[in-house]
Formats: sequence, C-alpha cells, structure tokens
Amino acid sequence: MDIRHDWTVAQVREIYDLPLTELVFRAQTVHRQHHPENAVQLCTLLSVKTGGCPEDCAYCPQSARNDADVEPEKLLSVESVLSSARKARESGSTRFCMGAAWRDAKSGKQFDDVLTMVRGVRELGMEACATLGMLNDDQAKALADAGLTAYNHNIDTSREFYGSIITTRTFDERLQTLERVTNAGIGVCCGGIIGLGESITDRCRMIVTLARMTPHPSSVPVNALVPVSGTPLENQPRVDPLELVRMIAVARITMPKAMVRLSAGRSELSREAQMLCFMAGANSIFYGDKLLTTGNPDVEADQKLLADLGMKALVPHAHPHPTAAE
Ligand code: SAM
Ligand code: DTB
Ligand code: SF4
Repeated sequence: MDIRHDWTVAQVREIYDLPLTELVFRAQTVHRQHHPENAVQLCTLLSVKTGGCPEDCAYCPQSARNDADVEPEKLLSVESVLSSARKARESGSTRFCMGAAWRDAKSGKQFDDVLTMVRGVRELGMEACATLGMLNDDQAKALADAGLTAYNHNIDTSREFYGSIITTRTFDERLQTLERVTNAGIGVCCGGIIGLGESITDRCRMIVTLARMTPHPSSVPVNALVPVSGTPLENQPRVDPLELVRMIAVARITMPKAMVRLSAGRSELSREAQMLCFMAGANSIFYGDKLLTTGNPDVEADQKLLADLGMKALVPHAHPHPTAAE
C-alpha cells in the first residue's frame, strides 16, 4: 500500500473497529512490507531535568501544579548523562532519549549543556533523541547541528480533547514546534497517550493528525497512561491491553514506515500482551528499569522476553534513517 497522507477519521475508525485478528493480520502484513520482522529497537530514556514543570498536563507527575511525589532536580551534568548513555549502550540500547521537564527549552548554559550531551551520545554511535518542550527556530537548528536524530514532542490526544488535559499551552503550539523540528531536518518523534478519558473518536482523530503529517513522524510513541498518585488522573482505570494493541495496529497501518514505540505502561502488560503489540507492528520499546519518573520492566526480564519470542535487537542504522521515513 502506498504511503498516504489523506486519512480521514471515518477511515481510521473503520480500521480501529475491525475484528482484532483481522486488524492485527493487516498490521503485520504492512509491517513486513516495510520493516525487518522479529526485530525491535531498544531505546533508553533518561530524565536529565526532573520535576518542577510549569505546565499543567493532567497526567504528568513532573508538573509543579500536581501533587505527585517527585523531587524537582537541576539539569544533570554532562558527565553523568554520558555515563548513563554508555551504560545503556553496553546493555544493548541503540537510542538514548533525554527528557527535560521544561515548558520550553532554556537558552544559555543549560541549552549548551544539552547540545554537548547530544554530541556525546552521537559520538558513542547511538541515536540521540531529546524532549525539552517547545523550541524556537534557532534552538531547533542548534540541535540539528549537534547531530540530534529525533525530537520527541507528543500531541498526546485529539485537538478536541486537548483542553481537558492541558490548559497552559495549545495544540497549535505543539504543531508549531513540530514544524520547526521538521524544518531543521531533525526526525520527528510524535505520538500520544491512551487512557486519559478520551473517546475512541479522539484516538482516531489523534491518529489522523499524525498520519496527515508530511512526512509521517519517524517514530510514534504509543503510551498507556500510568496513573500517578497526586495527579488529577490518579484514579483513571488502566487501559485494557487489547485497546493498546488496536492503537498500535492502527498506527502501523496508517504510518507504515514509522518506528512504532510501545512506550509507557509496559510494566503492567503481560508477556502475551506485549507479544500482541509486536504482532500489531510495535518495533521499538523503552529499555531500562526506569522511564522518566515511573518504572519500566527490568532489563533481565526484557532480555528473556525477546529471547523467548525469538526477537532480536535492531542494530543501529539497520532501519531507515529517520529523515528518510518517506
Ligand atoms: N516536557 C516535555 C514535553 O511535555 O514535551 C517532555 C517530557 S514529557 C514527560 C513527554 C511525554 O511523556 C508526554 O508528552 C506524555 O505523552 C508522556 N507522559 C508523561 N506522563 C505520563 C504518564 N503518567 N503516563 C503515560 N505517559 C506519560
Ligand atoms: C514518550 O512518548 N513517552 C516517554 C518519552 N516519550 C519521553 C515518557 C513516558 C513518561 C511516563 C511517566 C514517567 O515516567 O514520568
Ligand atoms: Fe511538563 Fe512535559 Fe510533564 Fe507537561 S508532560 S508537565 S510539559 S514535563
């Protein structure tokens, strides 16, 4: 099937609602046309600047407006970040993602440090991804010059539901940063969260926004809400894993070349549910005991899972270059 950028909500909904075996079969068929089978990229996440964020994202333990048990910290030193990156590489990770709880990327010393971190990660032979909040054009350009592989900036949900989750920034501001990232020649890593209380239509609308981007994002993280005590969404019920499978399948079918990342919420999934996610086209996971502030499966458990499934870790550059995702 050709790569399309004209998806409608009705078309995506029709796919989302297919009988699950049919949906997963179609997704796996698309997957095999565009990706090596049985391979998964291992990405390590590190919170380089934790907590105290001025934004009010209802799901997020790092928002200063929420009451989660997260101690705000300063930006980590370049040395400690690169030492974590080295350990991640030794354990088999090929991508290192650095997250900062900022509304927008800072100028001056802190931003220069982040650029040094990006260069250092690239020198280790790993892909480098960062998520630092909103960027201006100069910052996007500087990150591109430092060799950043991709910038993570999620749209999280539909435009219509966005205001129920975040009030301190708009959906359009999100899109604007993504455009700056694309213009700077950096890969776009953009996805969202399910389980926020959104409807299925909201999920389909989110997919349509992503699948209408030109080019499609080079990677699409699909997060299941991790309800954290002290956040407004602490009592949200956990997502049914089968809904995560549907979401991954729809992302795979609509964005055939993207790396679809099974992201937050994996600790709560059985090995069988994770297997279904891989069948549905997920080909990337966060690897390492921690996401930003919440838990992730142990490295040993993941190594055993991949071995038992007969899956191999994707080696760097064995998949399409992020800027050549079309
Ligand atoms: N501050 C930056 C930003 O918002 O773009 C970067 C860090 S932010 C923590 C990155 C993403 O993590 C969010 O866009 C959201 O999709 C995801 N996230 C945060 N808290 C989560 C939670 N409790 N459960 C699932 N995903 C979460
Ligand atoms: C993404 O979509 N998920 C990651 C990454 N991008 C930065 C973050 C998940 C965070 C889960 C909550 C936490 O650990 O704080
Ligand atoms: Fe801040 Fe990002 Fe958390 Fe929102 S998701 S509160 S912007 S760290």
